[in-house]
Amino acid sequence: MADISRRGLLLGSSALGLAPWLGGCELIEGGPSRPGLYGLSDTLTLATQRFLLRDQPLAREFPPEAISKIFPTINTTDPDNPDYRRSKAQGFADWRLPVSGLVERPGSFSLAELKAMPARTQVTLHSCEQGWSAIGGWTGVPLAHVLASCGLKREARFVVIRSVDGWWDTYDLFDALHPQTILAYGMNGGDLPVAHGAPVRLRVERQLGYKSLKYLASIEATDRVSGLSQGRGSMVSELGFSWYAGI
Ligand SMILES: Nc1nc2c(c(=O)[nH]1)N[C@H]1C(S)=C(S)[C@@H](COP(=O)(O)O)O[C@H]1N2
Ligand SMILES: [Mo]
Repeated sequence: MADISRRGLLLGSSALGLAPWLGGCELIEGGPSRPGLYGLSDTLTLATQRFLLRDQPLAREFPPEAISKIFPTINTTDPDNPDYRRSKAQGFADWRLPVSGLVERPGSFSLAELKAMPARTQVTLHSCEQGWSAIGGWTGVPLAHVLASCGLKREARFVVIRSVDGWWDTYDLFDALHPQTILAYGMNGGDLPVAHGAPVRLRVERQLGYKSLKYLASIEATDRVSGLSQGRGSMVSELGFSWYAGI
C-alpha cells in the first residue's frame, strides 16, 4: 500500500489530469496533439516535469490499525466566525468552496459535490512543528482533481488557500497536484470533526502540520505569491516560520 512505484505515481498523476496544464491537449492520452516546435516544447515540458518528479516520493502510509487513539487538536478548534457558526448549525448544508483565479471555469463546490468526486483515503503521520505527532486516516478528493475539473490554466504556478479563521497559505504545483494532497472531509472513517477543520481541511502529507489548513474558505490559482500580503507566501511565514519547512 505504501509502496507505490514511480511509474504508478506518474500514471496516477496523469490520470489526475496533469495533461491539460502541461500544454498539449492530448499530450498523454492520445499522444502529442501539436506537431512542430509547439509539440516539441510540450514534450520537453513533460520530460522536465517527469524528471523533476522522479524524487517526489509519496509520504509513508500506514495500516488502519496504526491510527492514534488520541489525535490532538491545536490552535483554532472552533472558529469564532458568524458565517461559519451559521453553516455549522445546518450541518454545513449551505457551505461552498469557491475556486477562482487562473482557472478556465471558476466556480464553487458544495460538500456533496466534493464527496461525489473520486475519493482517496490515506493513513499518515502528522507532525506538528510544536513538537507532537499523531497518525490519522483522512478521506477526501485530490486537490489535483478539483483543479483539473476547473481547468487550471497553464500560467498557474501556485495555489492560494484561505481559511475561515484567517489562516492562509500558498502551495507550489508540486504540492498542489501531488496525489496525496487532498481536500479531506472525512477522518478515521467518519465525518471530519469541527475541532479538526470541518467541513473540509487540506492534507499536504509531505509538509509539517501547519501546511494542512483547516476550515477551508477558498482556493485561488495564481502565477505569483509575491504580491499577497507582505509577500512571504503564508500567514505563518509572516509570523517567522518557513514557507516550506518540509519533513
Ligand atoms: N485554519 C487553520 N488551519 C490550521 C491551523 C489553524 O489554527 N487554523 N493549525 C495548523 C497546525 S499548526 C496544525 S499542527 C494542524 C492541527 O490540526 P489538528 O487540530 O487537526 O490536529 O492544523 C493546521 N492548520
Ligand atoms: Mo502545528
